[in-house]
Amino acid sequence: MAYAYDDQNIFAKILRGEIPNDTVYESAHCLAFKDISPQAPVHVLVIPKGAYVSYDHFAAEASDAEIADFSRAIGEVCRICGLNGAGGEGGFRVISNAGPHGAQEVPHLHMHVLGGRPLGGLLA
Ligand code: IU
Repeated sequence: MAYAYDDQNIFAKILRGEIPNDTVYESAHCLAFKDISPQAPVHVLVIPKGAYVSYDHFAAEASDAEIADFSRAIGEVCRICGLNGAGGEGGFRVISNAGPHGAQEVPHLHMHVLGGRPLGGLLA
């Protein structure tokens, strides 16, 4: 299937430096920045620098290097933000919305990294 990418979306503009962002971490293939409307004490968006709409698009077309870098970037954001999923307390959530059913607002793949408070049930 062909994936259509709109290069005028807000995250594409952030990646081009046309709009400022509050960067938390940057790597060869990824940028992580604070969500402009945080839903938790830690709310960071991790995005690939490549033009991917959604996770299925990314998984289908990204290189192994991009996929590995994206996964590592999420872990780096957790480390930088003091989120520990294996420490017996605390924890976090990583989630990516896709398409209308996923209530995706920005059509550039992003992982929300949320933490710093109890987040409740996933569908709460
Ligand atoms: P969604 O998964 O596409 O629904 O989430 C988009 C997120 O992008 C949402 O949490 C917004 O607050 C966030 N965001 C942002 O951080 N900066 C922006 O300029 C815009 C949206 I527009």
